[in-house]
Amino acid sequence: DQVRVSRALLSVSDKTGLVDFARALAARGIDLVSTGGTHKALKEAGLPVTEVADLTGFPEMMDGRVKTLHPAVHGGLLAVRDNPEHQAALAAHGIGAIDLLVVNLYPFEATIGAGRAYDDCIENIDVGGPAMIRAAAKNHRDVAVVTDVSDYATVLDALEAGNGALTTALRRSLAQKAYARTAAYDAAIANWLAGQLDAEEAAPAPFRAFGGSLGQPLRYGENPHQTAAFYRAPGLVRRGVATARQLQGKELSFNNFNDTDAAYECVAEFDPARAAAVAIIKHANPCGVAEGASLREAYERALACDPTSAFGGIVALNRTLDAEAAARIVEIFTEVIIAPDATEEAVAIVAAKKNLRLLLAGGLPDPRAAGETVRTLSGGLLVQGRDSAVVDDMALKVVTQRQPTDSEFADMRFAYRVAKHVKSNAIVYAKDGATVGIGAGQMSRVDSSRIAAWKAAENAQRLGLPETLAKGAAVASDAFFPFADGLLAAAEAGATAVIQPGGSMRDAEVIAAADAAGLAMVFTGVRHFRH
Ligand code: 93A
Repeated sequence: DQVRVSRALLSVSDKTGLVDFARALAARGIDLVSTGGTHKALKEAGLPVTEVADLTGFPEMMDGRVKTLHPAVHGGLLAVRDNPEHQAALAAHGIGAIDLLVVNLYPFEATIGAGRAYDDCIENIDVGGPAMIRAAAKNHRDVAVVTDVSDYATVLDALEAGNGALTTALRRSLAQKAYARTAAYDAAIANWLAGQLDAEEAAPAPFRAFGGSLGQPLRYGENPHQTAAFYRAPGLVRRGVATARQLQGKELSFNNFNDTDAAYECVAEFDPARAAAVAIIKHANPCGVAEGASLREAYERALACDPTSAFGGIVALNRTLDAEAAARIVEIFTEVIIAPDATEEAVAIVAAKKNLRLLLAGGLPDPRAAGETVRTLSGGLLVQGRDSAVVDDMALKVVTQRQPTDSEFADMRFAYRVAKHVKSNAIVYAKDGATVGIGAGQMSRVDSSRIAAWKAAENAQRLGLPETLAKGAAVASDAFFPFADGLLAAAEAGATAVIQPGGSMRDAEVIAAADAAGLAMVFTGVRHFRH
């Protein structure tokens, strides 16, 4: 699978490192071909190099708009080496194969960044460069493509190691990088052009290229004065709201998309083989999550955590929606139901509520799967690997004198699973596989602790119970307690077991406070911030 490099085509706008790289290629006996400016630079450095015009038999024309757009170039890049027909075509037309393509594009991004005139920006849209890059990358079985100056050294090292040949692994990773480059280049052009459009020319939804394809224009964004659209991330397939089938109900709104995603990702943490589970979400935060013997029971228990907030919420289920559960869910105003599937009876019950959206995702997403999350900043994108950490995989360390009981352990795991899906600072009380108090999105951990405890007390009062629901509950914190105060608030509220990442400078102080209060505490070593 090694490809020996005999001929290289170099066509670069950014000539950084070019001469040294080309000299090293020539020293390996590799023939060099290049376009006008690149050819001139190599010639001046005294390197043997052929001009592309000599290959094509055409001069570069139209201010360089047409220089490499010719079968002599593209045939050389696209011919499959072990395809006799392709080889015969090369021979018949006197075309030589190209094994290595080195291109960096007209500096379109820099040109628009410098605020240059419209025509100048247009002239800096590279056409031939991306065409060659895409051709070479498609044919990466036989051709290596270099689109980044910083890869010159890697390629030279690889040629040295491979005795003049490059490996499949390297060609493939260079091809991937090449397509990422042309995709980003086209996105820059599309976004710049979007900014140049007059209001009447512009599409109603923001047709900006986020490297995805427009899935659905939305009526408005988080608020009615904001434009919005849903984009499908190409090639990134994860079961959930983006791939689900909508059986009925109004079109999803921007907030519905966001909340439904949060709901389904949360409920997917609960293995359907172990128990039925339901998550109810409001403003992207869980207001109740529970397991049960049936979906109906799980729903009732999730609802009991915060029935007021659940009004107008999103309900996500980890098993096929059945009639019993559907009948109970439709009693309360709900925006969206999402489940892997639904029985015919359940579908008929939901159908009575015209506006209620029912989404069937066909299965649950894997909480452990790799993937990225992306958000925009002013002028940038912030990308990270998704939080694929699952409490079952964590090495839980008991740090207190008292060992947790089995049921405390179960509730701690449950609470930690939920805490992962609560905006920071997150404090979650759970008992017998149901949340009983959730504190979300506070700037201070102790405030989240107080809110969660207050919710648990209020819930008990509403149910006419003599004691707070936090009594005997496990409490999870998405990040370490920086001081003992948050932990003491939980103990005071009645929690008996605590699960948290640990790792504070004051861990010793916090552990001592837990021991003094007779708590059992576990460190996970893994933080679950969610912002
Ligand atoms: O105007 S183009 O789109 N037409 C072409 O046929 C073409 N072929 C290569 N621009 C084209 N290129 C670009 O020219 C390359 O992508 C590279 O950025 C640049 C190198 O030109 P030179 O070698 O003349 O400096």
